[in-house]
Amino acid sequence: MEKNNLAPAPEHKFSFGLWTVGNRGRDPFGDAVRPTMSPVELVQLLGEVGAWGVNFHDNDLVPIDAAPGERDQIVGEFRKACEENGIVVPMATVNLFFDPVFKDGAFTSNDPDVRAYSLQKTMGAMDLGAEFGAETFVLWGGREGTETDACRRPDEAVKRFREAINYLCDYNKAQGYGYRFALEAKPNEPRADIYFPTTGSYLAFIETLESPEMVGVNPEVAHEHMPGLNMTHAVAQAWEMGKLFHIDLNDQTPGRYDQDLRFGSANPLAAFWLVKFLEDVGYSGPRHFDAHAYRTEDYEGVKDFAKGCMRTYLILKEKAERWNEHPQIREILADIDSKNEAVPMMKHGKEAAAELMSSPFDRKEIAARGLRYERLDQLTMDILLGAYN
Ligand code: GLT
Ligand code: MN
Ligand code: MN
Repeated sequence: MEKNNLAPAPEHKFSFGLWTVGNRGRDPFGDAVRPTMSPVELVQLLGEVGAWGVNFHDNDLVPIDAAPGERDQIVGEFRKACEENGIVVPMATVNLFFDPVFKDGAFTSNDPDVRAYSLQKTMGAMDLGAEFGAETFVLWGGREGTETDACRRPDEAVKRFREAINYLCDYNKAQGYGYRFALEAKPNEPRADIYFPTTGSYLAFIETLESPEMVGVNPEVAHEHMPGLNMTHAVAQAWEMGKLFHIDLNDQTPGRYDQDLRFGSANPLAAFWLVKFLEDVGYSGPRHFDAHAYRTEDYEGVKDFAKGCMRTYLILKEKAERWNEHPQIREILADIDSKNEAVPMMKHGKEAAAELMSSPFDRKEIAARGLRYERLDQLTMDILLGAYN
């Protein structure tokens, strides 16, 4: 029997990029397998599957060489489609990777004309997103990297990137857009090595900006899993710093090309911990699925893919609630907590340090204590695999 709480609703804030459901299955070895769908048709598809939001790069909506009149017509039609399908635009972004002009990067390119053009293009994309009320502006620097480090010193790239973000923050202020920028890291692909390869790199960089409060991160599951990192840990660090401005949900097997698989389809256990974290801490931003359907699919399959992303999220959300209520899990967690309470808060100062220095610790007895994590993990597996209902 279908459970009602597995149906997507606006309060879940499920969003998709035009480039995700509109992905035509092209890869470096094979051509498109699905026909092009217009932005209006894609919004209709999103309305049909029950999504809440749609995101776009400037050129997902308006072709790079569109004339001003054409732009206005496209914007008008798209706005109408969003209204008719009850779809909002929570996030916008800019494509600084597809056009050949970005072959050596955008904000970090050695060519000052490319750097200036990249700023101009980004400002245009910000104007476009603002017309639709987007609150978050994602920046993924896919081409900001190298094949050979002979071309520039990497610290120069960092400086150029900082200059660009400071400039865009000023533009944001001057225009009164109120955007929050979300920087998205990826270690490699399409460049051999991309600067700021992890979410952690961006978190450190943000503190060096002129307006750090305006800038956060957009971690993506696939981009953390590619080098074998733990997405939930990256997300948790960003959250703890007040920097989780957006999130890209999908899936990925470590060590492979950027697969952008349906959320939870490669590593449901990792997806479970991620959903549990987002729900436990009360993350209230969009749940953006930055993924695409297998190349084997037609547009019915694309709908299956989109529904699957949302359904898996809701299944895992429900499992997380069960986990939090599970009597044996609660008992083990209470035990861990009670031990914490027994330890006096670490005090600073000379006297406190002297007291700590003279405290007796029975190292061997402490090391011999069993922690019951095997049990905790198996209880988790019972819930995930459906042995506990
Ligand atoms: C591209 C990339 C994604 C980014 C998008 C935003 S574009 O599809 O692979 O991870 O989030 O620029
Ligand atoms: Mn992404
Ligand atoms: Mn990706």
